[in-house]
Amino acid sequence: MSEKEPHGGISRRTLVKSTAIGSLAMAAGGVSLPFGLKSAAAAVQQATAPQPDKVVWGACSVNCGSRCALRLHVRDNEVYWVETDNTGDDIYGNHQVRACLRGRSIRRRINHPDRLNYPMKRVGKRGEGKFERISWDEALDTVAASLKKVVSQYGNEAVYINYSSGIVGGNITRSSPYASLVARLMNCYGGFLSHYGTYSTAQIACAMPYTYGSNDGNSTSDIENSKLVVMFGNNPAETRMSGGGITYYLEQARERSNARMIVIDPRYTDTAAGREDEWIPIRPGTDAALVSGIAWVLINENLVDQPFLDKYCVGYDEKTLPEGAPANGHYKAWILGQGEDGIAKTPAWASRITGIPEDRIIKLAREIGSTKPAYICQGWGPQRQANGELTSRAIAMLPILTGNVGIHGGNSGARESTYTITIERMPLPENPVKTQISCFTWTDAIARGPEMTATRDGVRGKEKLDVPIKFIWNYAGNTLINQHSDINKTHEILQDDKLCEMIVVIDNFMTSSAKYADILLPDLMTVEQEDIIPNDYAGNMGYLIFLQPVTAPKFERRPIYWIMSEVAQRLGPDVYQRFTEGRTQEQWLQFLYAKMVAKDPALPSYEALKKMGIYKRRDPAGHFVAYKKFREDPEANPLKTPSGKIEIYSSRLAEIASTWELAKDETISPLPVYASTFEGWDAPERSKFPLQLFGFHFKARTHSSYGNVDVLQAACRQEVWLNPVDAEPRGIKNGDLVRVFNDRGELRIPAKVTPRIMPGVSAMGQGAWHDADMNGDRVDRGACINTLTTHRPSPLAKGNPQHTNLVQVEKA
Ligand SMILES: Nc1nc2c(c(=O)[nH]1)N[C@H]1C(S)=C(S)[C@@H](COP(=O)(O)OP(=O)(O)OC[C@H]3O[C@@H](n4cnc5c(=O)[nH]c(N)nc54)[C@H](O)[C@@H]3O)O[C@H]1N2
Ligand SMILES: Nc1nc2c(c(=O)[nH]1)N[C@H]1C(S)=C(S)[C@@H](COP(=O)(O)OP(=O)(O)OC[C@H]3O[C@@H](n4cnc5c(=O)[nH]c(N)nc54)[C@H](O)[C@@H]3O)O[C@H]1N2
Ligand code: SF4
Ligand SMILES: [Mo]
Repeated sequence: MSEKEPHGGISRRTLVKSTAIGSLAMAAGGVSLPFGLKSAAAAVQQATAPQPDKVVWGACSVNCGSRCALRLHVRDNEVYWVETDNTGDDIYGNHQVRACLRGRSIRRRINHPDRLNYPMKRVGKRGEGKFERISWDEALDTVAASLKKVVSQYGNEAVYINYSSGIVGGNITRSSPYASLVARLMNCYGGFLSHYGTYSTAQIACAMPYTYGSNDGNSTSDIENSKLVVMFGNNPAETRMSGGGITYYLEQARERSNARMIVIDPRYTDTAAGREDEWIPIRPGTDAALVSGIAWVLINENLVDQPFLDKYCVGYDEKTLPEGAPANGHYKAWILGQGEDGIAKTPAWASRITGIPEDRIIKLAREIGSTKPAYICQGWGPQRQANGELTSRAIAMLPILTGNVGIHGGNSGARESTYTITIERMPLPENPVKTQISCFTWTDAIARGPEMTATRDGVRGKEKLDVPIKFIWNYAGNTLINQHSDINKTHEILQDDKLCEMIVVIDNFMTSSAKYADILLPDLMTVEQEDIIPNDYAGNMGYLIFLQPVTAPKFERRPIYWIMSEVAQRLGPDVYQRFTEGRTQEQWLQFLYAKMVAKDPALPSYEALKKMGIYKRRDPAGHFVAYKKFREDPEANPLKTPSGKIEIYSSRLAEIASTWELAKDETISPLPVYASTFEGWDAPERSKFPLQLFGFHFKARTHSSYGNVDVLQAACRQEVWLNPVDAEPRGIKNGDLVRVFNDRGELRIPAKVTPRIMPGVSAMGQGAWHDADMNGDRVDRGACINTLTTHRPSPLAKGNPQHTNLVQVEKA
């Protein structure tokens, strides 16, 4: 199937037809024809007239954190034109949910010539990408037989469902391991080794609850009540692009409050891009040092909110230090240099670490200390670092020290929250296997599973793993290769099929992960199925979209519900019955929606929603304010921390720090301190690999999804950002092809030489498709950053420190 330009192929064909009709009609009209001929002409005209467009409601379901409505124009069972939401009056707060450049190009994914069409089995070495077409029966029989064998030989703990977010926006089709049909099937068949955490938020989601009991932030719209916005590594203009999403709220809310905006980021981001009042470039991984320098000024200039700290917090100073903590173990002592390390965290100290001039730190401190309310937040870039657990809690110290928590216009220091209409998910029977690993450590669990322990590797539910991973399900994910770290090492582990014995990949494309499949199954896309889905991050306007199959299934692509039901059938009639409960996909949808309506009677009926396509609702509570009730009455509404208060000093973390096995360059601390880390700006390897490197979430793609769409590749090129200060001595000019390398691998990529990135730091969009000859030089010409990242996890969350890397860059 080839691609069609919207007004190319198809309208050309209509043009030819209408010319023919025109000449016939002219003949019919001009010369008075006998009646029979006239009606024949009319019949021809009718038969050849273009069919009216069928417009089908769909949605973009990839994991970009937004979720956009699409109206797909279909002719002859083919999508040829894509529009987005056009409903309502399009006023702020009840606005249209407009798709970004990616969603609008979805036709190029749906109709892509490289889509998977048939089930296949591997014929070459694993990872070589050599496959042979097989029947569905053979594919499903093979999968079921392998599953039975692994379960009987090793137990269910040897079966793993890999992290995957390709269809985080689906409901029936959802790919999240917490709510996928694959997990449902496995729980009907004795369970699987599950994971905790996500590649998105591993560090912050683990760490923030030690401070607050949860990880909530005020809604972005609440910025209309703020005087100051301070963003640490948060780039909604790229990461929340949709019209339903956060970047629009930010713009509109600031228009209303006129709040000053300070962007703290190693890059001058699209969110800044002329809309900021100040950009403060910072060395990656050093935000906690900046916070400490600011805290030093706040304390010394009496700008802290002492009554707030006394009433709501634990461990700020001696007064509220919990029992069992060392004397001078409190935050104030650490900042002032009266703690164990004896170092005062002065602006000069912070300047040396962060690369931010001392006077700018002092000015920022005074501004934060004197402007209220202030919306201080962080994206997830700062926490995707090797010391990200400390960083995320440290950033929260600024709103805590200044009493900005729990009030309108303030924030907790976390990322924004969002309002959602509660969706009823496919029920997930309980997983009989209680063992868990971190989402990031699965390659270790393949290579050395039984060596992994609770206190060294973060195994949960057991002291250690008993068996290695032997079977992997990989549904709608590219984290088997492209999105996981250290591709060359991952390749070695996966290529050995004596380690993990079976890999099942279910996808739409021959991704780099799909190349490692033993059995490769072609799925329908979400837009090709019926589903009802909610918004993801959409501020305080929630919505539901009712998707209809945009075309009939083509080739031998099958929906995931069918695929999993067929595997269930082969595992036994009882498994099949438990899995399907006797329902078809459509019956499930009706069943789940009926449950939603029962709980939320204001929802439209199933049929009405189907007609509407999209249903929107503003948050009836207005702006969301994190920890508002706690602020109003902390006794009646304690936080979910052990003390019920904000824990600046966490006794639980002190306990972990003293019992876990940690390497010398890993820090777990009861206080949100700054600590340097492996592969950080001051790590010894820097003499060999002098540039810090991180990958940002890029508008060209959602991770790797949409990465094969040519117009997007052309519009937003894959480049490595380098400051002229670093480029010049290397003889690198803008547009030059460069080698980026470290001990783990090498990639080739054009350079973008720009003052938009701070000296000593380099960055590239993450998610580009890995493209290397793995039997040859292994140089990645697709420029996937995970050629260079490490398998070594962060100390507490055991999460992916994929933004912490050191490299060298040379002209190719
Ligand atoms: N277009 C697009 N949007 C997406 C995605 C995508 O792939 N493409 N992915 C979605 C998903 S799943 C997620 S999890 C989110 C991710 O959202 P984030 O994790 O917030 O996105 P990042 O681009 O990794 O990081 C945000 C910013 O942090 C900066 N940064 C990196 N390290 C540091 C640091 O140490 N300190 C400071 N201050 N800043 C730092 C980066 O330059 C970047 O501008 O985005 C979602 N949105
Ligand atoms: N170095 C580095 N690595 C990172 C990150 C980083 O910032 N830096 N970010 C991390 C983060 S936050 C995340 S969330 C992960 C994301 O990593 P993944 O969850 O792997 O996300 P994608 O790369 O988008 O891969 C999604 C896959 O789903 C498939 N897919 C999409 N739609 C459908 C469908 O309808 N049906 C089926 N069957 N398949 C479909 C796509 O073809 C694609 O192969 O990456 C992580 N990796
Ligand atoms: S990629 Fe995200 S913002 Fe863009 S259309 Fe899809 S859901 Fe919307
Ligand atoms: Mo993510």
